[in-house]
Amino acid sequence: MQNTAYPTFTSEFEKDVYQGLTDFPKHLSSKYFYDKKGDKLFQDIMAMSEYYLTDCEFSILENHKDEISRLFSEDGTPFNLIELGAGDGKKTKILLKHLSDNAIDFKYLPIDISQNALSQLDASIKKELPKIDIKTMQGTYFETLERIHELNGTKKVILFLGSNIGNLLHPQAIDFLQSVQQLMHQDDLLFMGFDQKKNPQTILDAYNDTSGITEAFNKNVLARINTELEGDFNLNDFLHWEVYDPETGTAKSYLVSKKEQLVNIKKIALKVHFKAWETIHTEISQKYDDDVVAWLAKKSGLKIKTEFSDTQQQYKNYVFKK
Ligand code: AVJ
Repeated sequence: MQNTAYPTFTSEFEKDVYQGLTDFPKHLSSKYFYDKKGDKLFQDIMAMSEYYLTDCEFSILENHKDEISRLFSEDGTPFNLIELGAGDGKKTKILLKHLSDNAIDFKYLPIDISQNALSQLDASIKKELPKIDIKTMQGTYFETLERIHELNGTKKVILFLGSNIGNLLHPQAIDFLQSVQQLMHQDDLLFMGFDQKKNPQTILDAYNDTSGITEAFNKNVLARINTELEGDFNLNDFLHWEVYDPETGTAKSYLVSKKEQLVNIKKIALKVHFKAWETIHTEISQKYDDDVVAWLAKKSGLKIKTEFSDTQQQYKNYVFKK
């Protein structure tokens, strides 16, 4: 229990910003990267040559779409294809098209924290794959798990692509996977992407591109505080800093204050003092190997049914069942 008296907050964002910037060391959650501008910046990241994750997963889905579709539909029962963190659905469309072309009976339920991303996805599916029955749901992973619970009855295939799990520390990931496991029935499947440990330089480059796209993405949380909470962050006074620890497999993103400064965030009545070179931790992007994934599965009561990899083993998709 803290006895600090917080002002009354009118949103989760206000509360999290207040708590994160009054904590030591300071932190802000990467879930706040994703507004309209952040969605676009993340699309730009996925298109960068340094960000190998997207190409790897794209090739896995393209090369194995037949086997994956069969795995999803082998018992012949209709299913709900639930996608957590669907984003622009670019990779998912490979599977959606293949399932649709093979007249497989399913309903597509994409979930994302960004309503903007969902609206665009909904429009593009209706245009490109009009036969697909789609229903979008907005929310965080944990919030939407509850709504998935209400879908009981129909078989579930849950997609969690892009190594999105990597934003969670292991204890949180286990917590999340346990919640998913509890929602699953015997025939349900969980199909997930896990970026693999590899040459540390390759990983560092993916999160530290020279064109500054990742920097702008990381700083978008400050831009959002400025516009949504009447903050006066000068984005140029902060440095994007990335570290990768090859022992733990954790890539961490920071914003580092280049000088001593005071930032005023009017809407939450907060003046934040930064010492020169003080940090705000913003994101983790965890990397995995087979042993860590097997450990996570065991801890969460899940079994690995099968796995798919790109030719260079840079990235893997695992299929879990209860
Ligand atoms: C969307 C969480 C998978 O961590 O690789 C990309 C987000 N951050 N570049 C990742 C991200 C910086 C991405 N995930």
